[in-house]
Amino acid sequence: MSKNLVEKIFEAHVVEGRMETGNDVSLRIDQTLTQDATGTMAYLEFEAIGILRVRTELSVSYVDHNTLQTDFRNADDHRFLQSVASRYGLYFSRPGNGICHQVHLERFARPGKTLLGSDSHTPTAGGVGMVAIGAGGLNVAAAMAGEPFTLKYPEIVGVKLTGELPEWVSAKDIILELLRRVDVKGGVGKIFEYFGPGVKSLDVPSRATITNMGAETGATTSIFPSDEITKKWFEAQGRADAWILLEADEGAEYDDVIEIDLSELEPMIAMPHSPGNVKPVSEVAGMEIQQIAIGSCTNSSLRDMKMVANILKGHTVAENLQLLINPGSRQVVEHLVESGEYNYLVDAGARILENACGPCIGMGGAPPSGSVTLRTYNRNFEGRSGTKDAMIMLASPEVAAVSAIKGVITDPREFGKAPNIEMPDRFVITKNMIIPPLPPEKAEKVEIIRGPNIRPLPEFPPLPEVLEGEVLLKVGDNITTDHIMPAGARILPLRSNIPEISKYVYSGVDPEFYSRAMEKGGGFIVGGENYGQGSSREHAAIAPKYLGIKAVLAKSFSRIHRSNLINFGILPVICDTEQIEQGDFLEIRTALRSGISVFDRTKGEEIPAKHDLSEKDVEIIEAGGLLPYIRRRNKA
Ligand code: MIC
Ligand code: SF4
Repeated sequence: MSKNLVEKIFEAHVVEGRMETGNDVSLRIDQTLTQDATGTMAYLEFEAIGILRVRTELSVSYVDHNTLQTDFRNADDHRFLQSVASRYGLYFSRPGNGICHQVHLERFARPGKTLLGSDSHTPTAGGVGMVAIGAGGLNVAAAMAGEPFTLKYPEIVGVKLTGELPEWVSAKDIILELLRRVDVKGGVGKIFEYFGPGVKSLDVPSRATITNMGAETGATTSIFPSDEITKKWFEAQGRADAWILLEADEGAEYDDVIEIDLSELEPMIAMPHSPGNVKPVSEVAGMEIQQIAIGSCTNSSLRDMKMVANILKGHTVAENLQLLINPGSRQVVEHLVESGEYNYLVDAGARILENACGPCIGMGGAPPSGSVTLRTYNRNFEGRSGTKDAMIMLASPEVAAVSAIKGVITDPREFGKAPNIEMPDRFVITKNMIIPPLPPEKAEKVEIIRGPNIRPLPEFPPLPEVLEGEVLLKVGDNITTDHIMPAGARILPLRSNIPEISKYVYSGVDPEFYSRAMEKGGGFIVGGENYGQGSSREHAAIAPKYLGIKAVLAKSFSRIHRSNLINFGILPVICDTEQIEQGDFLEIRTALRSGISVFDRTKGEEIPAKHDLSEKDVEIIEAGGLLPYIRRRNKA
């Protein structure tokens, strides 16, 4: 029988469960990645599991998020992560080497393998034919300990690309078009597998842009075939041995097919405050902007930087704005320096920042009050830039570079001929920024260095049979983990300190939330559709748990956040939340095997409710979370 690409890779990795949509399957994980903002917690969890060396084929610890070192905390975390990598057999990508997803694609991704990463944009590696999935830190810690990763077998949606992109239109416009069609929850429970003749016109960096931002649809992951184009790219990276041919069979079937004719696309832009709020650039052309930021794991490849450099060549950034650029990796920078294209950026007046996430996660580069910032990034949630009332727009590097010259949002098709970009046959390989694992005899002797900001993981008790308390907060649809647990330069350094970071839960939405939760001794949160979309940060579950949140009631949940809630023993309850109000006193009975009942004592009425927990999820919740569950099982 003909198979699609996802079926082929899953078949080679499923260790338990039938591959039927919605069914729980457990996958063997070949590779893991972490970054510093989720990594400190993930390694504390790995230590708590008690394994002496990672059991994957390859695990990498990156430092790219918390690189603004305004005091000892981030720097201490970097040292902790480096010592952990040496101790437990991981590769360590040193601060300044680049953004995890870009570097992983360049140095470690392998077609046909599985990758689990504690970052929601892990699907970037799907650009070379990997099944690459984002997950909470604890799931990644478990995978490092050799545990399979369990997920609901997704629907496989084929995205058929036909035609070729017109001049000035690029990969970002393809994924923005998909987001325009399916919005931020249209991918939940799905994998997007790209196929069709249009695939052959896209190079690897373009494919990776698409799989990266596929995360914004809520999809489990996205994947491209590994073909001759992938092969050339692997050869240029000096990793020809990592390449295999991997394509869907002729006549392969999909649960659904979406068709995109590339030749009909035009430059697109996502308007505030959602990546799904997409329009053609031509509709907003002329709008004044105060900041442009180019980079992030979506658009920081050499292809993108070359495009930007060549557009900017001989021009000056408009006086009404600042242009910030974060190249994705040291490899990218070295090429730009070698080819002389780096000078085009410098001469034009760009402020070139470190090869890191930077302004994407509010680590510096906050725009002015009430301003418009145009970014090549993947998320434009309110306040994410560090300036609460700034409007974030998302577009391609082409739109960003041309707009930087013009000072207003500009459709690049008005700018004459697009530059011709030449990619190298051979990339510069910068090995000195990646420290390989130590052999076991040396690793055993490494001492782990902990700064005072690294606090032990709190212990949480098992779930009782009756949960009682007040609804502490009621929020609407599409709540992001940035709402629940904001990031940015002030809060990110607290990622390894749960008691401290808990003070900021929902701080941008309701500054009283923390004190109310403390005063009432915990309670419940009520949401709408797609609760917890966005990042993989498990702090959006651990910190509420620390404040005594027992259950979240919502119409639907995003995949990663739902499993983070379960991992930390918070019950995700599915119900129509319209009638429930903030302040209502609820009583939830948790005989999970026979169902669930929710009683609103304030209103004196029963609320029809259910859960969609698998048998394993129920066991995890009953144990008090994934960590006690694994510990208990390892003892048995
Ligand atoms: C993000 O883009 O929101 C992050 C920061 O990369 C997160 C991870 C985190 O919060 O540390 C993600 O996407 O998972
Ligand atoms: Fe970093 Fe931004 Fe990518 Fe998240 S989305 S990994 S913060 S560059």
